[in-house]
Amino acid sequence: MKYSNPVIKGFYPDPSVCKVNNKYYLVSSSFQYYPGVPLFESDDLVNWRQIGHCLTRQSQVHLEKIDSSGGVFACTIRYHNGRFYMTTTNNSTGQNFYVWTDDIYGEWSEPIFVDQGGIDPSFYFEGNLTYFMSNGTDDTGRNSIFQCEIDIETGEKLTPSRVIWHGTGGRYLESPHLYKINDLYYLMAAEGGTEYGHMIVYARGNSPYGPFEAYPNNPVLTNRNLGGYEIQGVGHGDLIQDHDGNWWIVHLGFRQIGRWVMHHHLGREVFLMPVTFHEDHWFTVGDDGTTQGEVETNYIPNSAKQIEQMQYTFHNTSWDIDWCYLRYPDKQNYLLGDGELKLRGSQISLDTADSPTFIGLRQKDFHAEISCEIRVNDGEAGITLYMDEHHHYDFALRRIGERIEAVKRLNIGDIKTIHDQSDLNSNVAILKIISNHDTYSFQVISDGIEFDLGSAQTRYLSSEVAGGFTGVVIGLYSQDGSCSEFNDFSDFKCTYFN
Ligand code: 6LW
Repeated sequence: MKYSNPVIKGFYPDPSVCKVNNKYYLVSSSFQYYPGVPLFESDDLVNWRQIGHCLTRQSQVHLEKIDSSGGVFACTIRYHNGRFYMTTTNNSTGQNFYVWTDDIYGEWSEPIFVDQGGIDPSFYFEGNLTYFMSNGTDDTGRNSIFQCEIDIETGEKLTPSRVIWHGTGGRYLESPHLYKINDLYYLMAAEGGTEYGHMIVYARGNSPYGPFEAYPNNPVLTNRNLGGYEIQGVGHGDLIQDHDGNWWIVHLGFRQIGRWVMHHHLGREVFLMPVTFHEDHWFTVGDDGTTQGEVETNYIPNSAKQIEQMQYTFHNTSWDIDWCYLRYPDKQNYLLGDGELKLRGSQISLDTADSPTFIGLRQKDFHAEISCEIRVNDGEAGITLYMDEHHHYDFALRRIGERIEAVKRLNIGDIKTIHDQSDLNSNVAILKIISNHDTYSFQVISDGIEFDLGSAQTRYLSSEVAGGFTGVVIGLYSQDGSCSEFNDFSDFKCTYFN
């Protein structure tokens, strides 16, 4: 079969995966967005559908006023003795914790904290023992992977945390995962940082404590030498064995805007590559240790089909599953209807690291048409292409006394400008954004008349400009005004074109 990468598009970084009863489950990090930790299900590893989130209650994770790209960092999902476990770090509080559930479609437990520092926690279960890994630096300041044994009921440490590997010398040794495959223990990790130098390395040993011997040809996966190739920054992965015994790696990467334009704004996405174990018991990834956009593999039968959802509307999405908020929303300002949405602004603006009235969908591809009919009754109501509080393009209707106007406001760091505006005769308009690799164009249709509000470059919303670990989210929002009346949003459509 031939399939295309990414297998999950849009900002879903740091994937971790497990298999239970012929289904695969995948989680990703979510930072300041709520609910936390999107959860996906698949029958075949190439088609994924989101089924929920692991962190759906305020009591599970503190997100209030946290910095953008703080909060929920990389996660690991594992299944053990009939129970799913998901562990992650709240990087804003510096705590590692896990939650569990016996029903993958249901709620997850309250958090259980583990007193081991670092990020990217991971479990390895063997018999009654639970090994807990995360990254950190040792007494001499060297990058290290730490491990302890824990009591899985309480999170209590049963052994001190000790260093089990120092990696291969790349910066930011992270995302440790331990596996037992054919009687050998494989410790896989990422190095190089989650930018253009990212890579996956591994080592193996005869015991879960090590010592570990590094694979002689590390890194086993990287695109760092593929200058000008669309897919960059591949790393941070998890191994998984499929129903037929084949091995795969699910990992993150990003798509840069253009061949020589080293910017990416869609965030880090989920990629899949076949893995081969050789006679010497070392493994390799793909044909040459790189991740490709089109992958030909006999691991999946030719009859399998990769199907992509090309349109997202209020009718074919679920408020709880597909949409997300910035930190904890004040639910009183949201009326989530059947095919319609009403939002009431608060005193909190999109420019603060807080929870403005905002509900969004991740932008999943470059080519898209995004439109929504909006009736403004109070203040400002619109669509924001949101990277963080300092980097977002807002496209909105505003009521100022009796005047109604359409505005396009570009927020790029300290440069905030209302770039174009146009008075309207009505408080109802369709706002339409055409997105491609390098620009967003903005159009308003009101009273049968179409206005062009110009365009803006995508690159100023990229990670290279904004920093951080997230990607663009298409947010519907309200702000300003008296904060007493709701604004109406209907007929939302986000259509992607390949
Ligand atoms: C994550 C770390 C990383 O915890 O970025 O790419 C951090 N890898 O492993 C935030 O996603």
